[in-house]
Amino acid sequence: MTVLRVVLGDQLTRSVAALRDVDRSADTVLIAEVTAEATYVRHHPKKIAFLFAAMRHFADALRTEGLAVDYVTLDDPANAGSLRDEVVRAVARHGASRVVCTFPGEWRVLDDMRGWEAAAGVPVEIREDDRFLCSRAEFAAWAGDRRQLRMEFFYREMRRRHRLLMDGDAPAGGQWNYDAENRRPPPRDLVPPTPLRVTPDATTAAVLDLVRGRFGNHFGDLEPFWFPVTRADAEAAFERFVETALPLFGDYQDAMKRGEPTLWHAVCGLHLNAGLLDPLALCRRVEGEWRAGRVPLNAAEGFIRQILGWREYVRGIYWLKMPAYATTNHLAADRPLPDFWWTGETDMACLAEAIGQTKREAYAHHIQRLMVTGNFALIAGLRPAEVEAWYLAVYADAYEWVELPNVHGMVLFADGGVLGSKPYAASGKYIDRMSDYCDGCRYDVSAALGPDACPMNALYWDFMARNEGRLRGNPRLRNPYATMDRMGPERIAALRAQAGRFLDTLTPRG
Ligand code: FAD
Ligand code: DLZ
Ligand code: SF4
Repeated sequence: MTVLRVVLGDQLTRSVAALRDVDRSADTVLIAEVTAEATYVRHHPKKIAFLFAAMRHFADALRTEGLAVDYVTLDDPANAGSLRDEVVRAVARHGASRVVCTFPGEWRVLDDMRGWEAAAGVPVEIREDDRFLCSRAEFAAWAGDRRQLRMEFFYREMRRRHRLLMDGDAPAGGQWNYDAENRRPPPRDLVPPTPLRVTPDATTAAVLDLVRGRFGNHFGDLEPFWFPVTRADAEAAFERFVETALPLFGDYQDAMKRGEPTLWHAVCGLHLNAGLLDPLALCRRVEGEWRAGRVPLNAAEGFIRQILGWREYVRGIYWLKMPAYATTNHLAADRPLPDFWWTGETDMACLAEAIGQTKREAYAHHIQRLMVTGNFALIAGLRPAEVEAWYLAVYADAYEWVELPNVHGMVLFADGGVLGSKPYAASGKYIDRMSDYCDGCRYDVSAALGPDACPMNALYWDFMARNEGRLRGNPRLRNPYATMDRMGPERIAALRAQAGRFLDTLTPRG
């Protein structure tokens, strides 16, 4: 009897749970391009193209291996438009006796998947997604009844469990975390390496035509399109990162530089999340470089912490806390997303750079997401749901399991401190220290009042004052509140008026 094996667009690996015991002589693999998944938020055209191209290449690889693949293209006239309807159609088409799929990356899809059995009229098995280094059950056990779920303690546990960067029972080098050595400002004279850029083959070119026609009106530039879309190319791109960028990854992890979107970052998030790269293999490869003496410990540890620590931790939080997690708004932020988030047209050079680059590349590195767009969203009090929908749409690596905890928790503090112990609010001073953006800005980063003052400065104090009732008791915010006390009420009132005048200039999308 035929078993229908469903593989979603972000599950593109031969070892995915749904394919594990596939019977070549009887089973069919279903992969479907569907409008509903491409439009539930208006994804960046580069993101849709990346995924469709990766899906088509993955289907070809399975066929080469001798598997029967039923690949439904978006422009197939019979395409029913949603994953559920495509599963129902495929069950009927193949006379499947049951369906096997893998746990998805979004609550919304899981909720839908739970209805597939009734819709298709055959049993549907949802297998655990074991591409992660910490299962949902293991994370729940770690969380137990801990009062605080801090990444640092989770990360140490993961280092021990996976024997990464360990010397016996102790962390390599004697310290668990070299974060303090990951904060150098951008170097003036050093030219960053470039990631591997792949020329689209015929399969990818056909996808680009399709996406141009169907989603060309979404935010973002489709071309030039250079993302690797196969496992082999993603691995080659990662090797290039290891050779050219990893040695300085640690030093410049938090740096930002005009016209340099990727600096010493790996640009591997889109491949990890879609299944083209394996997280443990990357961590082991990077540890190997350190053990061979080719990269310093602050680079290897800094990189491994992102994947073994942050990536697993945010997924754990997502599945532990959803669906209620998405609905909280601890700071009662209620300002609509300004129109310039969809155009990049603003005099604030830092935001123009981060948003402009996002529009061109469907990519921004962590500190741009956290401390430029993220910081602005936090201190301007933008509505969490609108900010989250933006981040989910615009980045090629965005899926809700990873986007939501980062935006809702880490950036907006909308979860009231489940993920981070304090909001990462900052004035313009942080951006000036970690980037060269302020040099080319029409605003003066050292001024807080007056027509040329950097808006981040007044917004920062407005944020602190507006949220005083909720935040003053936070021990990690003792210093800013002490500074505020020294400023006196008149200066605070002037800063708040300055912030108010700036906020009044923001227009939501019409
Ligand atoms: P590198 O800097 O080279 O890091 C290597 C890898 O570490 C990344 O590819 C990623 O897999 C992992 N990583 C690093 N930081 C995090 C983190 N905070 N959470 C989870 N994984 C991490 N990452 C996504 O994969 N998808 C998202 O939708 C996403 N949204 C974000 C939104 C905000 C507001 C913030 C602050 C961070 C977000 N991140 C997201 C995390 C991080 O910014 C990206 O993973 C990273 O910028 C991707 O670029 P890279 O591959 O060059 O990463
Ligand atoms: C993001 C995405 C897009 C744009 N298109 C598809 C698609 O056509 N078919 C598909 O199976 N998956 C797609 N995806 C990924 C799904 O939305 C993804 O599986 C969920 O976001 C859960 O992680
Ligand atoms: Fe951004 Fe202010 Fe610097 Fe301009 S001066 S780039 S607005 S931080």
